Amino acid sequence: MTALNDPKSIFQTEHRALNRWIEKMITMCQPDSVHWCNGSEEEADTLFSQMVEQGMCIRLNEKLRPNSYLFRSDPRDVARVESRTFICSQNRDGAGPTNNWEEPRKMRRKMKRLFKDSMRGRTMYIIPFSMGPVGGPISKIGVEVTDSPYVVVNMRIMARIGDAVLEALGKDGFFVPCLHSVGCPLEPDQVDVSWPCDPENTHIVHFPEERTIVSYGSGYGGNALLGKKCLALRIASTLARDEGWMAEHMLILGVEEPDGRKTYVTAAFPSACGKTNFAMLIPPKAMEGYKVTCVGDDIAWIKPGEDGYLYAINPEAGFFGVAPGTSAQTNPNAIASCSKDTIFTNVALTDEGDVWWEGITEEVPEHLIDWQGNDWTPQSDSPAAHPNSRFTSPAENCPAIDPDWEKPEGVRVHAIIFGGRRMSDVPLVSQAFNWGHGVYLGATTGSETTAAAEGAMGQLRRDPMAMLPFCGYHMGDYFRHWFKMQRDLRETPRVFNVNWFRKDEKGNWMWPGFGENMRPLKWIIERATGRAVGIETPIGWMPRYADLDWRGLDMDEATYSSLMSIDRDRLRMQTLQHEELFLKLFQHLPKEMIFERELLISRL
Ligand code: TSX
Ligand code: MN
Repeated sequence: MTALNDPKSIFQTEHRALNRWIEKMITMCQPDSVHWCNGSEEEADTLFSQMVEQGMCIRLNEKLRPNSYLFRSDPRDVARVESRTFICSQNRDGAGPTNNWEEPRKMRRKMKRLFKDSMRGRTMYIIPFSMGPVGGPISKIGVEVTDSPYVVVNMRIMARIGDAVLEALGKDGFFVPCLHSVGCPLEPDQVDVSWPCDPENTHIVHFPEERTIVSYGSGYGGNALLGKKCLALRIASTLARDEGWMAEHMLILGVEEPDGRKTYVTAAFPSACGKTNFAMLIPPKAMEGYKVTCVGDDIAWIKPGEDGYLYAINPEAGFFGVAPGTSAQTNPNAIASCSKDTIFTNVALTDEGDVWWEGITEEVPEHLIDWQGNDWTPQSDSPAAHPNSRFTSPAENCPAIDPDWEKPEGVRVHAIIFGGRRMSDVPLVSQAFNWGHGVYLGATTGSETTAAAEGAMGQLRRDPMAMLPFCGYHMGDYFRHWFKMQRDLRETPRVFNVNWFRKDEKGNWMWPGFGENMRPLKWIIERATGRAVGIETPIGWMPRYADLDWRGLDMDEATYSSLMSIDRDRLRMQTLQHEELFLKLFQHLPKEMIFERELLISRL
């Protein structure tokens, strides 16, 4: 490990723009020392030891949870803060009506004030990172400057970091400067808190024209691990628009069939739809020979190849998964992924020095330390783990990780799936008639809200392509870009819609979900490769009862019919309500969207 105070280590590269930027950041933030992260295991071990010593985290029981740590955040810093997330394009129109906007010069002044002397008494860590395999043709490099060692150890799992990245960057390579501070400078004798942050002044700011990111005040997740939502989605979506590719909030999975044939699909779901569970699905036993492999659970960068087909990479190297609800029943592969080498944030601690969260086991331990560090028993009336508590685990820990998950040129995408949480109206699975219809489906999908915090219960919330909080530019232009992609392609992937969450009149789930989702998924990959049949309906192609594989599942034709039923009158009403979304975006909305809506209404 480089000595933290070694002045020689301050300018470690021959990249002049990088050196100049680092010099400016040091002058502005006034850290006590500067450390260039090399990404080694020794470096991570040293940082963890320091953090354990300083009371910032707990090392978990080495036998039960090897090489793993527990962090507890400040209770005011537990999630992404959308109200403080900004897209600072030159014109307000560049950000569009669905993003917060501020004039870039005004915001830069504000940020300069916040960052001045912000790292006093702390170490500035410089993290060169690659989103995607280092040196890959689709990969992008960022450099995060942060005063949070928690960010360093998380970035080491979620991205490729360190010396190899600096080497790939060379003397004049492109990189995205990412500045981050928790916003808690320390006076000479001031003792630190275990989770420094400045919730009052939290800002997560993107300058899409300059391709830079500035984040102040929060140490949590997407606010602080700037490679993920900030770079790989918000900045990357603007790069993708300009360069003719797609940065999407999608999982990537592969389906292997009994004959060895492999088909990859990507899928976009709004939050609380079990995206990670679907990315790591285990098919039912009766469907022998079918296997699902995981390329990624959150983000897909999708690019046309020389051959005119689309190829996808997972720009990340780990999973930043929601812990509550994850169990050996719902997702055995996620449980295995976080069985070692994992950073836990805001979960509960057992008396044995292991972790626990709501849903992980059926029986609840008699005593725990909750996510706020207090004693907890089953009689307590608050959850032991925070509902947004997380595990940060290396992708290579996942037993279902795809053999080609790090292929630099990506995997060929045959199908794109959109889905939401819909109690009624939307059938289990359908296929769009064509690309344009598919874009319309993706643009208009939404989820019914599940918690009071998200607004009134059961309200339909639109989340176009699950990108509403993550698109770095105007949503109307984003739809336009989707339509435009078709022109550069020899063939587009087939587009599908799914809904695992339909309920009957009594309020019971109509579909068993989880591993059983392999049945519609099998139909999807067969359709996408021209092998399965279905029937034409007003909303697309749908499988009949006989078109799905029912081996090992007791599903009668009547139940299936109601699971797949469509109510033309209700759907027509809902299609008319799409007007609401369209009006908001109308100046930038592509004409194709209006045409698709007219076509759908007339079919209904
Ligand atoms: O992740 C889910 N998936 C996708 C899995 C590949 N969940 C979990 C909720 C999201 C955070 C689901 N919940 C799914 C689903 O397909 N379906 C449901 C609804 C459901 C819940 C429980 C049962 C059936 C359906 N059955 C029993 O509890 C026995
Ligand atoms: Mn996500």
